[in-house]
Amino acid sequence: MSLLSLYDLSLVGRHDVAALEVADASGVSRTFTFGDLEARSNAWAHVLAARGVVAGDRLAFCLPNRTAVIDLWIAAVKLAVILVPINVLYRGREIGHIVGDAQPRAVVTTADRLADFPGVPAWDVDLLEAEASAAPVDRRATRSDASTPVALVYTSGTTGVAKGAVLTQGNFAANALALVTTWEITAADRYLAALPLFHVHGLGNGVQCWLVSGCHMRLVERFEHDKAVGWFEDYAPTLFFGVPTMYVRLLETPPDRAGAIGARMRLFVSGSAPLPAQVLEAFAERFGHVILERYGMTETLMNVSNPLVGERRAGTVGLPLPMTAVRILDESGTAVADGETGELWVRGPNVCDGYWNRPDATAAAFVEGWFRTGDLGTRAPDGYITLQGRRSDLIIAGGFNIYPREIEEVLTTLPGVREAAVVGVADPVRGEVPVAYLVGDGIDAAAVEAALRDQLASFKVPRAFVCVDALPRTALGKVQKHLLPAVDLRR
Ligand code: MLC
Ligand code: AMP
Repeated sequence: MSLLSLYDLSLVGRHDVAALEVADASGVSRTFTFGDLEARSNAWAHVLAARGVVAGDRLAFCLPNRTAVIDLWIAAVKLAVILVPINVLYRGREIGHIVGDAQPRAVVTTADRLADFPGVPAWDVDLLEAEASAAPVDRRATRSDASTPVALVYTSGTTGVAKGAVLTQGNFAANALALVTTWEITAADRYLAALPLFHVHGLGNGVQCWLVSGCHMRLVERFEHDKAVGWFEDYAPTLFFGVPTMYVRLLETPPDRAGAIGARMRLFVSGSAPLPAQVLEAFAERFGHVILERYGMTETLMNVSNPLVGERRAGTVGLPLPMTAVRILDESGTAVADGETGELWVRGPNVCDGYWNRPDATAAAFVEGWFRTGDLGTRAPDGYITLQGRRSDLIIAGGFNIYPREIEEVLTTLPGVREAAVVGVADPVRGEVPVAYLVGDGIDAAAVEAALRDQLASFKVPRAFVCVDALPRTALGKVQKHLLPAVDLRR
């Protein structure tokens, strides 16, 4: 099934129904029906085709949340183009890798970022929008089906080099159908979209559930914790998807206002990072809702979810979603007993085809049709799955992934730094934050931090730099990160 045939339930079937509300930077709100979105995406498809974009081309975007991302997505589905989302916080090194690997036809971005994409045409989104406003609105569609790739989403591997997961229309369709069914999302819902559209949580869950269910969506440029309460009060959503950091921020809401928001809400969903049990409990007390936690990955979209009806068990991610099978295996590939820890392997129509240009990484990740997630977990006798950590030392800060190795590699290129080790340290708001341990001579921490800010997304810049005489190592030379001295981050 092509995504477009699913979208047509809304784009065509709900033509005159209000679909989307977006506030621009000046706070002026614009509204669109599904019919408007059908016409706008047709116009975008004409504009992109006129600029030479053809089926199978990669087209990158580096944009804050705005209507153009929606237009671009639906137009890409219509043209069978492969979109490559780029995190707006990424800097030269990260961008260079993605652009070099994906070889996009162009990058669509804002005027202030045009110079950040050397070696590839950078297209000004405002210019494209102006062209689209004068373009024909008849549908221009290329044949596509479930196997047609629609997105190349980069995710850092254990090696520290980001790999592009090739996600098909079928992956997004299966994921949306599983979520809409499990979470009973209907056209009556009002979804407040504050997650960035450059990751699968916002794009794969948020946008797809909206288009497939035909509900109403309010899109904000980005989550801003000092404005979030006002959005809830003003828009009166029934549905919200967030990362744990957002829920920690929302706990600052005064009880009376939180209670009133909760009374109008139907469902809060959390994912992308572990939701601490005490946050779930404090949130339930304040908002009157038990947050529904689920588990997914860029490569697989969503795999496991707590139930809508039934027990949402704190600290667990629930049960496998419809169509997704989960096995928990030990190192030798044997299923572990209930309660024993093993690696989660998943299989289903939600799982990506593999990695772009990386047959080696694809072969390592897939075994007989099963995808090895690298996440460790246990299953209770009643089927509930609890994540217990990861095989790799991935750090998740505010829902953004950080691979220590990538930061360590940059650190050791800097003057005076001979060795570096980066670890995740618990943080009450962001979940974890990176801290760097450095060995070297005459290290200037401020200069090191400035150099990193220049090369890496801000969330990857360590919160502290600790100079040590040597890194603790095993006899085989492997750094024993757990033996590094503790650091106090209280400010
Ligand atoms: C954060 N920042 C942004 C930004 N998000 N800047 C521009 N656009 C965005 N969308 C920057 C801020 O400018 C600031 O930079 C720093 O990040 C911290 O921001 P903050 O305002 O203090 O935010 P905070 O309240 O801490 O909340 C951060 C957050 C953000 C929750 C809004 O971390 C976020 O959007 N996380 C979502 C990540 C996500 O979607 N992950 C899903 C991956 S998919 P500076 O320079 O001051 O530090 C996946 C699969 C799955 O994992 O299962 O879902
Ligand atoms: P990404 O590569 O950005 O898609 O991040 C995927 C990773 O986020 C998974 O492999 C998990 O380690 C983690 N993750 C996602 N959801 C949860 C959750 N509910 N609890 C704990 N970790 C999660």
